[in-house]
Amino acid sequence: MAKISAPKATSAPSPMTTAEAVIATLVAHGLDSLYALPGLQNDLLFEALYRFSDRLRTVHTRHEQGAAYMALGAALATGKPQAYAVVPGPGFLNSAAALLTAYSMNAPVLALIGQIPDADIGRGLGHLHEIRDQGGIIKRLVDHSARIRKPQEASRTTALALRAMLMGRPGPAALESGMDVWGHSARIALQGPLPIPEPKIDAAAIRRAAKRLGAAKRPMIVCGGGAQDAAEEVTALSAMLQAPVLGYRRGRGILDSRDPLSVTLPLGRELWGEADVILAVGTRLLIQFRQWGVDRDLVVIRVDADPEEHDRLRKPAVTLTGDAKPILQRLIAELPAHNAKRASRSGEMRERQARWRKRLEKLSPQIAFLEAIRAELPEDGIFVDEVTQVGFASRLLFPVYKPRTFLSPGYQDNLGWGFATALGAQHARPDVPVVAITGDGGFMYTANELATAMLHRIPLTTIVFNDGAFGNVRRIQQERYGNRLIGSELANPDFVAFAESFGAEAVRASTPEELRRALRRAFANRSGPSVIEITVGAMPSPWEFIFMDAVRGR
Ligand SMILES: Cc1ncc(C[n+]2csc(CCOP(=O)(O)OP(=O)(O)O)c2C)c(N)n1
Ligand SMILES: [Mg+2]
Repeated sequence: MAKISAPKATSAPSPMTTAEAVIATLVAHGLDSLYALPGLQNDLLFEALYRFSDRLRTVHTRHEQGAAYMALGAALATGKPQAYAVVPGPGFLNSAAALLTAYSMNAPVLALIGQIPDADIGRGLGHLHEIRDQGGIIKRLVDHSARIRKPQEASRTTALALRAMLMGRPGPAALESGMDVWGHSARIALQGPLPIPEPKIDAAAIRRAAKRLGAAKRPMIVCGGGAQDAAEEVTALSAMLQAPVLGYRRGRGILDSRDPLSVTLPLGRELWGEADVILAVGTRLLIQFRQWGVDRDLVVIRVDADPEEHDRLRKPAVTLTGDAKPILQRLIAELPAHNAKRASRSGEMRERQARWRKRLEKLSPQIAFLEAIRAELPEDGIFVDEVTQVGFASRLLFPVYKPRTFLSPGYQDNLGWGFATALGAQHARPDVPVVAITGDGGFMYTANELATAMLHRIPLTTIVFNDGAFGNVRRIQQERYGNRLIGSELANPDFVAFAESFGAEAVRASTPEELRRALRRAFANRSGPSVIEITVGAMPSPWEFIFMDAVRGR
């Protein structure tokens, strides 16, 4: 994650409300947008947002999950903190799936959550939107939360939350404020970005890691979301070690897919079976340890911002705690003294990639659409994955060239995240095209936000793969449960007419060639959203390439 390193800047005190102090602090930290849905408890917050509208854009949505997913998408696409604001109770709970996803993805999202009058919190009087122990519920969802009680503490409390979102393991934070407290005012000294202490890099551990890696016969690098800001370093280490780099979902795009050493599943599993030393960067290694297996012969070196992550599953040989980038830089400096002479593995890797590619051709309908998207999406364009057939295939097959250009939900894998998350990504990155792919099931979770895209002129392109079903569930019922179909067929609107009714550009495509043409038109339309509907049949199952059995420790 991008770190805020500016020293604390404190301006002369001037009278401000709590709400103004919070907003001014967001602005002082570089935020330029707030995704939000208004309501009584936040009226005074919106009053302040009105006053700050030249410095902070308020992007209001049609449902709180839309606001929170937009903040998440903006955070994932930029690597910078983003914020959303909602009313308490139902407003907060409506946003909770997105907040949970932000937690699972270590995404720096700040939730500003309204409250009933401060003095009545906890009394169970039945105020509008009151919810029992809202603060307690929030505490379970994020690592850092606080309730602002008076204007004098508003700015510093906000700055502390923003720092917590980037310090150590990044993640979301939440702030509550009573509806009356938003409006209380005082002379307030604004708090600028607080310094983020970097953990000292353990020089002895760097040397041990360099020795192990340098002597390895079959080193391999495994990247997760925590490596997103260390692409250059991972690329250099991969070349020095001739080590394949495995990235799946959140780890994709760290080593450019065009590099023959860049692998995903299922070739990654095969290589895991052969490896002698693993360098794991910002990844949980859950698939590797739990599905692919591990044994005494495998030396694991872990780089993670969160020291608790290192030995959750197994004690590694070497642990390095902190930001991946500076740690890998130190490793790059140390490695030449220990590194073996290595022949290029490019030829071998190209051959093995091609062999797996042939087997993956089973997923040909998915592949054909993904190839059409890749052919039209510029190198730095952003692809947003969903829990749908083409999405599952994209995690295995879509070539990704740069970090933060392949947004895939973390382990929540929550259906319906995609469209609104992509809207946030496109809002925060108006300079590149963003394409969301979604099933008919997933799209309808937040399709109402087409209205948001129209109002705020967000030029997102969305491809809806319509198979008239929760296709993934249907296929499982067909294959594993004797074709006893239940709860998996869908009645859909005409998606083209539906999108057009909002004023969006919409078109139907049926072949990959038609999709390419439609994408060209959609990417050229920068004034608002475009929707492309593709009617599809059942698609071949990807699961044999994703849930694979052990290759070690059997
Ligand atoms: C929040 C959430 N609810 C339910 C699921 C279970 N689920 C996984 S895939 C799926 C169906 C997806 O349907 P659709 O979006 O149409 O994609 P398709 O499989 O048809 O391509 C469901 C219900 C989930 N992953 N997340
Ligand atoms: Mg479907």
